[in-house]
Order: sequence, then structure tokens, then C-alpha cells
Amino acid sequence: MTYILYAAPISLFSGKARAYLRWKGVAFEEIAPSTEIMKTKLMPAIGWPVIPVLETPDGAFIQDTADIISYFEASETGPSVYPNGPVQHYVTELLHTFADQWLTLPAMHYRWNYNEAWVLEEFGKLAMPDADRKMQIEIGNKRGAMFKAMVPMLGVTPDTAQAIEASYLGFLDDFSAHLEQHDFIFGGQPSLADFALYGPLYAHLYRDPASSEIMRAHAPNVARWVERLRDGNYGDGDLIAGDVIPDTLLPLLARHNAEHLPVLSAVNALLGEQDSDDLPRALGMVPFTLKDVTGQTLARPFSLFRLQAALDQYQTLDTDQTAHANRVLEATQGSALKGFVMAKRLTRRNYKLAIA
Ligand SMILES: N[C@@H](CCC(=O)N[C@@H](CS)C(=O)NCC(=O)O)C(=O)O
Repeated sequence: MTYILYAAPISLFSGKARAYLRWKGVAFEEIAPSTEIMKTKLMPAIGWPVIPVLETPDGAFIQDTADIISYFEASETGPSVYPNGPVQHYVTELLHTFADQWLTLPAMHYRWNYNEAWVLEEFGKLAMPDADRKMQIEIGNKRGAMFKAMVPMLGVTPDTAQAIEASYLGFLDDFSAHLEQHDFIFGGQPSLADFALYGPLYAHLYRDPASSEIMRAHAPNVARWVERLRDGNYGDGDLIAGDVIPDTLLPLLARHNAEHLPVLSAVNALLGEQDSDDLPRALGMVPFTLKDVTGQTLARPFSLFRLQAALDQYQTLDTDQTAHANRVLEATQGSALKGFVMAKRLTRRNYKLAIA
């Protein structure tokens, strides 16, 4: 038996897991979870409806893309998904947080405000692959409703839409400039930050038809990077040595720190008030600001769980490495990260986030 990845082309985190597994050289079969498979296989195993899920040959289930990646990093030989240097590793986890937890805003905005009818049908095809088109559209409307309802909760509203677009296009410009110099985030080979960024940039922003046009027209370099990862064209370059953080990555970090770090701090304050070990998925709403536009977004403690991996890596740095990381933070509006302390340590229990 081989590994099975329950995943779908329209799913953000499926793209991340799939691209990683292909790069790692893992033999796996991908199965799209119809309503039937979700009900009979994934719900009993995981307890809530989510993808991607990995089933191992011995029948264990792994959920959460970070856990899927850690599983193979610990068990497989071959190249490591982490870049060479400890500060590069720290920056990787910051970009991981940015990709997973903040680029979801433009991903959801463009999907639902530019591709709604198309994506609803995709939801229907996934749920009932054998039904006729009319039925698929009907079921897709029902299934998609839950994801669509998330859009304003994430902070995508008529008031913020323009600012989200400006931020995304700015991000594309910054990432394009980096890709003029390097094929991937840390040089000539992909690493974890590439797979993380591939999540939002593939399924929603490259594959959804209207979003695809925008990416290709505005940032063909980024579209080509997506294609390199999708098609397995990794080239024969090397990762950057010497724990160097390329200057061209600084604008990406600065965007994360300016836009998302205040949100993470606000969620952390709410986390401090939690007593129960079982955390709700959102702790209320918190404000965010993009340039001079302010909105409200769900206070998702999961975002802090991703940040925790960066904070843990920061703690492993020696004096010189800490000074190096601090210079990067100071150059990217990230000084608040130097003394960032999690209000509670987080873990996962039974495939759900919990206080450790
Ligand atoms: N942290 C999870 C996120 C997975 C996730 O959000 N998957 C989406 C599809 S891309 C989903 O199934 N969402 C259902 C839900 O959140 O209720 C991971 O990295 O695997």
C-alpha cells in the first residue's frame, strides 16, 4: 500500500501538501474527498471536515500540512525542506505564518469576488463527481456557502477590498523582484517557504480563472514560479549558503510585519484570557490595518500556532545568530517580534488546536 493524500485541486492547503510530497519524492495517490468519502472516512478519522489529510500505509491519519511535512522530514531520507542556516529557518517560519494565515485574505477575496460562479461549480464537482451539472451546481452552492460566509469574517468587505488588492499587487511586485534574482525563496532550490507560499498562490490565485489572468498579467515571474513547483522543475541550483537572508526577501517580511503582526499581537492578548484547554477556532474579532484602511478579522488562535514555530526557532539561536535575526527584524518593521511571548503555549490534540 502507498500513502493516500485526500486533497482537492481547489483547496489551498492541498496544494501546499501536494507540492511538498512531489518534491520530497514520496509515492502517493491523491483522492478527492467526495461527500461520501468525507462522511465515511475522514470525519470518523479526524472528527471534523477538513482537507488535506494523509493516510499512511499502516492506516494512521495525519492532518495539518505542517504535521504532514514534519512526518516526512523525520522519516524520509533525501533533501531537507529547511534552508541551511538557523536564521534562514527562522525567516522561513515567519513566511510560513504569512503564507498560511495572512495571504488567505487576497486568496479569499479574489476567489469569491472574481470567480464565484466558477468555484461553486468546482465545489459541486468535488462533492458529487458523478452527478449531472445541474445537480453539481446546486450542491456546490450549498457547500460553497460555508466558505463564502467566511469571507467577510476574515475581513474581506466592500470597505477593505481595494486595500486588499493594493496589498496583494504590492506583494506580487516584491515577490517578482525577488524572483528576478533567485528561482526560489532561498536560492536555487525550493524549501518550506516556497511550499507554504504555493498554498494561496496556486489554488486560488493561479488556478481560479480570473485570478490567474491577474497574476499572469501583473507578475509573470510569480506565475512561472508556481509552474516550476507544480511541474517539478526544480533545476540544479543550490540553496543560499552562509545563513544569508537575501535583501529581496525583506519587503515580503516587512509586509507581513506591518499588516499581520499587529493582528497576531491582538489575538495573543485574547489568548491570554482563555482558561479552557479546548480552544474555539476564533476568539472574537480584532482590527487590522492596510495602509490607511481598517477592518475587522477573526481572531484565529491557529495563526499563533504557526507563529509559535518561528518563536521556538528564534529561541534556539546563539548570540550572533540572534543579532543577525534582530537586524532582519529591525529592517522589516518586526521589532515587536524580538520580545514576543505567547500568552499560552499551543499544541494540537485530536486534530484540534489546544492549550499545551
Ligand atoms: N491548518 C490546516 C488548514 C487546513 C484547511 O484550512 N483546509 C481547508 C481547505 S484548504 C478546509 O478544509 N477547511 C475546512 C474548515 O476549515 O472547516 C492545514 O495546514 O492543513
